[in-house]
Amino acid sequence: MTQMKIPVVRNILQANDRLAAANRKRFDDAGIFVINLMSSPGAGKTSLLEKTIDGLAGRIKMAVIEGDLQSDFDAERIQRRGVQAVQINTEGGCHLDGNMVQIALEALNLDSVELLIIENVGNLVCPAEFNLGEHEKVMILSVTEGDDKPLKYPLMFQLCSALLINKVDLLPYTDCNVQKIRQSAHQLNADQKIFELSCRTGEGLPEWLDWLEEKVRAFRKTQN
Ligand SMILES: Nc1nc2c(ncn2[C@@H]2O[C@H](COP(=O)(O)OP(=O)(O)OP(=O)(O)O)[C@@H](O)[C@H]2O)c(=O)[nH]1
Ligand SMILES: [Mg+2]
Repeated sequence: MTQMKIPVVRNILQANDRLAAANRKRFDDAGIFVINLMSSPGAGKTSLLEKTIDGLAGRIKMAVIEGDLQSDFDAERIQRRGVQAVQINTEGGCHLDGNMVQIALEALNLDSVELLIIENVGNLVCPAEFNLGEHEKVMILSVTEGDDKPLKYPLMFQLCSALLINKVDLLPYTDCNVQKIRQSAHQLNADQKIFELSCRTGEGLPEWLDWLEEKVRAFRKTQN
């Protein structure tokens, strides 16, 4: 029997990496710090963006790229907060890729933007495999999803520099053990920064905003 053509798959990822590298150069040249925000559907990515926009207002100029299979609901939510947003519809695709982001950038005015957050398609698997040109990957896991998720979906946890454990206001109604999430995530990625927060009550948000602001400032210092 002939062997499976694994090199074809590798070529797709290599082609994507070339596009991601071109995006990255563009971000670096423009001095824009970029985050690829990932999670399963409904974990709270857009809610976090709304809170982040409000929290960083007057401190950091932001723009957002939204990725969804269909609809422009999320981009509308962001624009209502007074921040530029462009919506990518993947029409069934389960993740964003470098090419989609390159095209979306044409629709944004990046003048004086310091922070671009790309909300990926809700999915705990595929988005982790495709670089977009971002400086950091960040993920959300909400407590309603269960504390076994790090060990069941390890790649995203391994690749993300920050893990936001969201919806902690719902902890009394779940059997989620946050300590177990912390331990499994640490086992997969000892350097990962972990936040516990609620986009509903605002608990834990100041720590996230401080971390993010520090990241943007540190990046911009390296650019000068
Ligand atoms: N109780 C509670 N609900 C939350 C919290 N954060 C988000 N939600 C709710 O969870 C639902 C999904 O939130 P979104 O922010 O739309 O989630 P998302 O990850 O952007 O979803 P997709 O883009 O569809 O993948 C909404 O009804 C939010 O109001 C939280 O901290 N606590
Ligand atoms: Mg969303």
